[in-house]
Amino acid sequence: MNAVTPLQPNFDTPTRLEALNDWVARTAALTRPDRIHWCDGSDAENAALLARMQADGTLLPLDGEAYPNCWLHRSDPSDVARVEHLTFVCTRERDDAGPNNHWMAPGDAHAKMDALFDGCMRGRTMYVVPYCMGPIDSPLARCGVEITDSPYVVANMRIMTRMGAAALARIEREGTFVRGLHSTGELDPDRRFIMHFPEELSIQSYGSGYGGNALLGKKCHALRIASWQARQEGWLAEHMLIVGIESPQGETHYIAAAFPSACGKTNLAMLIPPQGYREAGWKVWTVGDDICWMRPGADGRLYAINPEAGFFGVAPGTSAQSNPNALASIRHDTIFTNVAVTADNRPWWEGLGEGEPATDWQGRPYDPANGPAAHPNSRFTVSAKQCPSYSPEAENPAGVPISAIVFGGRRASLVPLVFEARDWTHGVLVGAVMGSETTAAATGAVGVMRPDPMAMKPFCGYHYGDYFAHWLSFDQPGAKLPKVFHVNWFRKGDDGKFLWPGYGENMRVLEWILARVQGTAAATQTEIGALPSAGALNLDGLSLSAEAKQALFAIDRTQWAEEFGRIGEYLQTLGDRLPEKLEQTRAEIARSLG
Ligand code: OXD
Ligand code: MN
Repeated sequence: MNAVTPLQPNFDTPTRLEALNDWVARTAALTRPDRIHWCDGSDAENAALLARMQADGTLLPLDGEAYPNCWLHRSDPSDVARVEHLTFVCTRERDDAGPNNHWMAPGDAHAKMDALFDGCMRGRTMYVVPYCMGPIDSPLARCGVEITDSPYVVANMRIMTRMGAAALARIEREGTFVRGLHSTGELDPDRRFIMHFPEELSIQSYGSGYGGNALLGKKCHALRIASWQARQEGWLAEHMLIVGIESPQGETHYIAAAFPSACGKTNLAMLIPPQGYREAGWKVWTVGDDICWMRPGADGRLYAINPEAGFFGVAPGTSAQSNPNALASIRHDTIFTNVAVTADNRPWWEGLGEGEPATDWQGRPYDPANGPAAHPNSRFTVSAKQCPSYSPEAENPAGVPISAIVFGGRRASLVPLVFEARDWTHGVLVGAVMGSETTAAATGAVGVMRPDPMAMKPFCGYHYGDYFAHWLSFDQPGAKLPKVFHVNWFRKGDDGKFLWPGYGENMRVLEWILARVQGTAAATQTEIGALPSAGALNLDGLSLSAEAKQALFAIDRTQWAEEFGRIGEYLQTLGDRLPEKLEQTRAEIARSLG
């Protein structure tokens, strides 16, 4: 057991940046903490924090032999996921937030939040957490400061971002930063709000300690605020993994792929190719598993960074079959949240494929009558550097060039395994009309189909119509834009089983995608896009039924015509900010489907 080293109280102002000192002083005057601690991100600071959390039960140590330096955190059972219904974008003009966001007038939101924050840190330490989203010396990176009263948030931010002294130095140099204020408050769902003020580059989050609501660098900054900034500055902030595929010839192409939450982004980012591919010399490199910031480079290509430094991955379903790289990553220095534990104090979740749960995520003796042992949205937080497939290029300040953009949802029917968009405009439409079933990553019903354009429904910080227009604006003379594809790993047969084996076998689809990028694979044009011609996508060695082979590549024109009707209705809900070009493209395809 570590000795409990108190954090050095440091009331002194360790920055010469007046704007930051003023904000910290004003926040302290409002929230009234007992202590203020400026985080430097050092090992000593982290060790002291972990020891304090162990002492007060916030973190429980796991089996130190099998899982050295690994911890279990059990959150309040009412605080286990993102709360989309309590998440607001507070722009001066209501319309700027769009129908895709909950909106509150900035004045009203500030009044509400000031009342909640008033005195809320009495008896607590206020941590000032400077962080950088992206490699510390990257021109594509952006910085922020999160003020929080949660040491669990500090420990997670240290893994998920470049946090501490180096970030503070960059903030001082640049003079600008996103301001995020967070308090766990009383963890009362009736006093819980996640507010975004894009025009002020600020975030206020109260009443939750859950990752997506409380680690403000992630969804709040790197997607909602960053998407707003990106539109103003000519770049894109997306809910996308970034993966590098190295061919046997030693050439690496990077793919950015958008999937809704809990739809396998982490698995795809860490994919291990099937044996035959490995033997032939294919390799897969993980750059990021959740967020991608990209902007045009001097050569006209899009260059991307992963703004995060760690993975906040969904535990259930992670196994030696689905994601061996993730399993290897989380064997040390990992924080597990809301997983179950075995009798020998190891983390456990449904789909792990080994061991038995003894204690469930709420700390009760496991009883199947109480539901799953691990919460369906239980998570691991781990440094990306621990991932065996982590790409050295992920630290490249210039980013990696993107050859293909892939959109994908969880669709049990209709949508084929893969198709390619005709051009950029069609690609934007393909992303804009994505639909997917809801998952446990957010509170509310699971498995409900909803429109989730570009997997950004919960994260786009402004009006979707303006967002699509922004995407279209990248189609400039001289631009060398990635090709755009759509995939669906989740199609089911009449027996309700998945038709496609998924996981490592998705490599076959990626191979076809990259061959299309290089102009070496055959495709057959259809109304909805180009599908692999017979034999062009390698199915060798897969035991797919004839029904599966047919269904995975089938286009039912009648059902697609209906789908394009529904798509039209959805796009109309975006009103007059919907770019005309997008509706025209939709209407042309709808007409061609008859
Ligand atoms: C996540 C999410 O945590 O999308 O990445 O909810
Ligand atoms: Mn996500």
